[in-house]
Amino acid sequence: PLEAVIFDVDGTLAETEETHRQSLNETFAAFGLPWFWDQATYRRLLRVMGGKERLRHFIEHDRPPMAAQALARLNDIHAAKNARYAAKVRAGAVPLRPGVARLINEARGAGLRLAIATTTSLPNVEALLQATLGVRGPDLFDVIAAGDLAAAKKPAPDIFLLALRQLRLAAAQAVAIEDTEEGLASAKAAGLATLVTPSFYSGGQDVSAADAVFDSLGEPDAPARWLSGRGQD
Ligand code: XBP
Repeated sequence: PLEAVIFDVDGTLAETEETHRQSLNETFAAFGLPWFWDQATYRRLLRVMGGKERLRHFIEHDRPPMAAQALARLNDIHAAKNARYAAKVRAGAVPLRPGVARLINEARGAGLRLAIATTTSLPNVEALLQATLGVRGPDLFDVIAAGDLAAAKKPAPDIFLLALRQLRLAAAQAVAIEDTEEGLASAKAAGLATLVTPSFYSGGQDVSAADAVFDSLGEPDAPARWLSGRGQD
């Protein structure tokens, strides 16, 4: 039977990526880097999962001005971006997507455990959960598998496998909720049935491998019905 729901964070729980992008552009300016990631650039770069990995890809493949200096300061740039991002999130810049809070409550009410499997850094996840679900928001989740805990980022299955291990569950006992093709591939490679709800930046990606696709978790009762249906498998 179904025992747990494993959520992705960025794009799934909340439309966080515009705030990441703004924080990045502010950080580039603060570091004196003549770079600006517009939405089209960010959409392309988002296919590389992980903030540090994405920056490295940009520096190595796009070869922007001052690439060499930036590569040496990659960790500092990423940390500064995350500090700006977390401050914005703590100030309430990013609400949960429609239906997320209700699904969390309904799943817990139905006795399911909740977990997170994300490429993003742990402090970013905690800031989002506290700002949107209250100071004890992170406690709603039994397991938070985040960031560099898994060496290989999505689309590798590692972060979902880590979440399953920490939940002490087999893949058949849990489901994943994702928004991107890479996240879907990661969850499926871990053996998880996966619901996909495309986000602002992931719209148009091929998510045909999903077990279900909903425009929004707020669609009348659909995600909750899908979850309770799986519980009867
Ligand atoms: C999304 C990501 C992250 C965020 C930025 O992860 O790839 O890199 O864009 O966060 P997910 P960091 O969909 O798995 O939540 O800069 O902290 O990586």
